[in-house]
Amino acid sequence: MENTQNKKRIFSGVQPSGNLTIGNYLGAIKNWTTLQDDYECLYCVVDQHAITVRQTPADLRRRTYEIMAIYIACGLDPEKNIMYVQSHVPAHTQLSWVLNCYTMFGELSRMTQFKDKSSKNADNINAGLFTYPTLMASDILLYQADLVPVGEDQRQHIELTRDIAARFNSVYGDTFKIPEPYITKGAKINSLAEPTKKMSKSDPNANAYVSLLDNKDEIIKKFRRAVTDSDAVVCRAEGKDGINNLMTIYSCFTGKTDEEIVKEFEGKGYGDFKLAVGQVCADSLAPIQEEFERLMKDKAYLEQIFKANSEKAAYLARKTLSKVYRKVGFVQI
Ligand code: ATP
Ligand code: LTN
Repeated sequence: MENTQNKKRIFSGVQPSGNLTIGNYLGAIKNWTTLQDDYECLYCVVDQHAITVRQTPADLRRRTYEIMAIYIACGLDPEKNIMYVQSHVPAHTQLSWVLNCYTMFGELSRMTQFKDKSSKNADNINAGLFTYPTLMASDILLYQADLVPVGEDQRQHIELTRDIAARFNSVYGDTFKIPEPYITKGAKINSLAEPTKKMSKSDPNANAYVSLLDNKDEIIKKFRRAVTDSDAVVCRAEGKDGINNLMTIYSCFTGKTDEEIVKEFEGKGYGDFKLAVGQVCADSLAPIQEEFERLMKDKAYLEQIFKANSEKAAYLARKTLSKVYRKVGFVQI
């Protein structure tokens, strides 16, 4: 498939490592749906990244289907976008070996995600966890992506991707497009229990996050319990981390500005605000959940997407990989 329309290209991915949260949705997937008409987009389920942390095989397999179903249920069109599974396109790991040889130990040691995940998984600090960013760089560079829409936590990985690409280009001449991060206002949704920390799908406290598959009662309950402050005015201010986070969530779901939100809740307490956030969140997720349930009953349809789209991705990937192999001096047969 040629990029005949000369559209800019986008690449992004989600790991099938847990139930997706509204952080993944507002920070990444929701924005992808607004880009699909104007860009040529590749959206990957990065299963090879997920095994850098120990996974139960049956769960990993189920979640890979689930993420594809969520992509579609959130409004991504599998005819318009190349939506596929990372392990179905071997060029990702083939390129990542080469890029490992152009990435420094010191660079990988500075990655905050590596530091975070190694402290959380102290008994399994494996080499894959360490070289995770070079596989991510390969995902992006393989497709000569212009833009990478991600949450704020991934900015450092994209900076590293740019450095690796520039280093390779400076040795071998123009090979890789230097990608830009695309980071929007929902880029950092924080935990409902500890609002200074990122909401994470792997948080052991289920009250810290809202899963895309939580039902209405659970969602309302989780927002009701959300940690706030002892003040009672709904407004964005320093130190009001809990309320600031709820305002970001409310704004992402409703499109309202901070001023509009402040006005709406003038004279009302946190209880009313939390209920409103819970309600709008549950109402926005309901149609996604319904479509998700329907898709999960049709595995054959999802498998057909896996197959057709991985072939399209592999076609694009092969071009960059053979260019790289030629440049580094591998014999072509
Ligand atoms: P984990 O929490 O298990 O480490 P994760 O949710 O951070 O996983 P991914 O599933 O790979 O990791 O993330 C997919 C996308 O969602 C990425 O673009 C990431 O930046 C974004 N994202 C993840 N958490 C948040 C959040 N709390 N707020 C905004 N964006 C987020
Ligand atoms: N590292 C990302 C997931 C990811 C990704 C990518 C995102 C893997 N490869 C390529 C954008 C582009 C994460 O943990 N959120």
